[in-house]
Amino acid sequence: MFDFGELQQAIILGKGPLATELTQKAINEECVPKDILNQGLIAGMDVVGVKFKNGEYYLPQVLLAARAMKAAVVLLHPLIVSAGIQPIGTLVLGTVKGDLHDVGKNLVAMLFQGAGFNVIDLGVDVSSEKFVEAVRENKPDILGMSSLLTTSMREMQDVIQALQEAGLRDKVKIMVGGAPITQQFADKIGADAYALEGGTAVEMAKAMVN
Ligand code: B12
Repeated sequence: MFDFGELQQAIILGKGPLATELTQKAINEECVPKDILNQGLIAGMDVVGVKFKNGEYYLPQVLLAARAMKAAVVLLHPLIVSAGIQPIGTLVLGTVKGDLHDVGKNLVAMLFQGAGFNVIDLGVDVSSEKFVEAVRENKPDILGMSSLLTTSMREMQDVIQALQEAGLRDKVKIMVGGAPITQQFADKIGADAYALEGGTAVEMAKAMVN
């Protein structure tokens, strides 16, 4: 039986090589990729978040954990993203302006790709102009915005406003997410959907494009 606790510890301690080694071991032992992600990597990162909040961890430790997670996710990517499927829809995705967090956004991108969506990832610190431009150019079914900071989450409202001004608001469904985002906030800013995590987001998106 694969020990998910060990993998969590590798993330918590920011041990990149160990995290990738254990992820490979879990893959070899035929663990379900989703379990490796949720019970190993994300569970470890949750502990890092708590330690950071409590002042037990400082930024360098958090950064090491995030790097370890990214390296391990690379191994899961091909298993979660099945190749050669006709896209069921297009998602334009980005982390809003002022925010550099991308671990969650990248997971969301990967899960959407895995579900057969064409994903256009705009990266981090994305301005409202850039979001509007990408919607105009790519005509996506869904625009996804990620924010991990209470200071950057209000950017989402600016993007929705900018889309309205550009006459594009009714051409795209807007989905928001990230640790500080709530259903209430999503309703307040006029987003179409909010999801707590990537898996639910994919299910909601599938229903939206059908
Ligand atoms: C890793 C991390 C960092 C790393 C980021 C590395 C990277 N490349 O992403 C580094 C060290 C760079 C960092 C920097 C900072 N951070 Co930081 N960071 C975190 C930490 C510990 C984990 C975030 C993470 O990766 N989680 C794991 C992923 C898988 O979860 P997730 O991002 O939430 O994503 C999931 C869902 O939210 C959802 N989701 C996410 N996006 C989207 C989008 C859509 C459309 C949908 C549907 C769903 C969805 O699905 C994902 C998968 O299921 C959090 C703590 C926490 N608990 O969130 C703090 C945290 C977010 N950081 C915080 C802070 C304060 C900062 C700094 C300001 C610190 C500083 N003083 O400089 C800087 C800001 C830099 C900037 N301008 O962005 C605070 C924010 C507080 C607040 N209320 O605003 C937090 C909450 C820590 C804390 N408790 O104080 N950080």
